[in-house]
Amino acid sequence: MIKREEIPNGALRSRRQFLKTAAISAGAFLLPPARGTGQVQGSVHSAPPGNNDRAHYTLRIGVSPVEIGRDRIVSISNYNGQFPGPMIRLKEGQPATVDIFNDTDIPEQLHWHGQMVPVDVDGASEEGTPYIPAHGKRRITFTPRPAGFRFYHTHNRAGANLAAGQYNGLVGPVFIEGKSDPGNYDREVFLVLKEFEPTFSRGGDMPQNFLPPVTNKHLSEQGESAMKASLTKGMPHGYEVGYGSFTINGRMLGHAEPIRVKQGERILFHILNGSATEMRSLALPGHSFRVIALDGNPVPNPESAPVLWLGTAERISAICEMNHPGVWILGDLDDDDRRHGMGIVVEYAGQKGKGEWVKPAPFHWNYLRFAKPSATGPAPDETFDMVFAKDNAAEDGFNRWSINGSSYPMTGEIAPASFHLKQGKRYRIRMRNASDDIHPIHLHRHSFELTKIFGKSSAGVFKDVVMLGGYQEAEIDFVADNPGLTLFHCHQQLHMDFGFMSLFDYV
Ligand SMILES: [Cu+2]
Repeated sequence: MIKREEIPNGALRSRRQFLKTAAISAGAFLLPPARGTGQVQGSVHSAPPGNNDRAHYTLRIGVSPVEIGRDRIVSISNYNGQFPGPMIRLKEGQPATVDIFNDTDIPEQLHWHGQMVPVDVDGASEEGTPYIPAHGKRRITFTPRPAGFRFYHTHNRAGANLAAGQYNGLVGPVFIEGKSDPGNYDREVFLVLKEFEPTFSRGGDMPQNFLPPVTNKHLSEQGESAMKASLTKGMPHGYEVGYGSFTINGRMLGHAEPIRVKQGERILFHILNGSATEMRSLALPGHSFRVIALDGNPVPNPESAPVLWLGTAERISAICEMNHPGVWILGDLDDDDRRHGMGIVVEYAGQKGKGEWVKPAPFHWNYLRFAKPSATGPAPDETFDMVFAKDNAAEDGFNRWSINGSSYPMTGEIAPASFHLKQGKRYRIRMRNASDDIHPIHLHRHSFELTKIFGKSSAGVFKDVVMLGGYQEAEIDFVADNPGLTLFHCHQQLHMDFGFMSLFDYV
């Protein structure tokens, strides 16, 4: 059984509706093709299941056509026949039961990204989570935590198969309601950014000039000389992934109902980068965003930014005051990606038009903007040093990735843990990127605190993914407070699938 709350006016949800449960019982709905609406369909988790044996949520993994624009239909794996997957609303600390059916021929993993759940629930085979068998079912029960904007997604590796892993539509939002809701806003809008129709190319680097240009000379010499040696041997550039279509809430720009707003409204956007591989940006001409949470965790210093940047799997919660009437495109800064769909129209009441785009002034995206000013966190009990490196095109034309010289096996076997934790201790990971690629680094089942980035100390920003730019260094701290195998990896699917993973265990 699925409890769903329909949101008739798009992804817009009034605060009064926020806690109101309008549960409509609906079975598994597989309507080919699912019509995207540019909206995130929401649900509210009310009470734990009684003895009637029904789950709070049911997710069905299957393959079906999804309409991302007029006459633009992609056939993808998805949850419940729709993209994005249904919004799952939970209450912090209140146990939830979810039934997951797998209607495909491939065993699946569903990962509860950003939650501090046990290994049995987390959804990573490398940690030992059982698979949801092909044409089978798993029921899981867990205590949602911490409060904030989380999400769920497949944790299958794709390797060279662009129809597998997160290249398809297996992504959905999760919102965990906490005890307090301090935000000063009128309503919430959820946005899930996602690309479809992936293809391989040779090279084609992601521009990184949106990050502060603080690089390490030693790392760049190491990376450049490795690359030069590979090219001198006659190797081509390793494969990269590009996309044919770009969507927000499953609809291409111009193919969704606009976000309709009134002057003076304060809208809290919850934005998720659901991409398999891409970093994304968003701007709304004439407006700025006051960032109140990163990866669902409130920041100590909410500040305004004219542009938002999100690495793969990152989330931003930001309030935008509607004070510049018109019809605008809320869109990606990349002209090509925006023209191929990465945007949604914002329309003020009484205004008409197609939606105007104005390129914002150059702006560096810097996590430190939202940190405690000139603060440092407590000293760690132990520090792990990690160097990330690329072996160009070394794995059948794919770049092979390593952490401290070792690549996680690509053959499906489970590797032993490389790093060892004692419960209750505080650890620091000192990360050094000896490649020119940007890496959205993710730690499972724990949040980490950004303690150093762009050459500066930091405190108070807690995340589960952080972008580490080419030849850059950063330090993150975490407390070992959730025993069990814990996966650490780059969230860029191509990197993670080709070696960029490692495990922590508790000893
Ligand atoms: Cu990476």
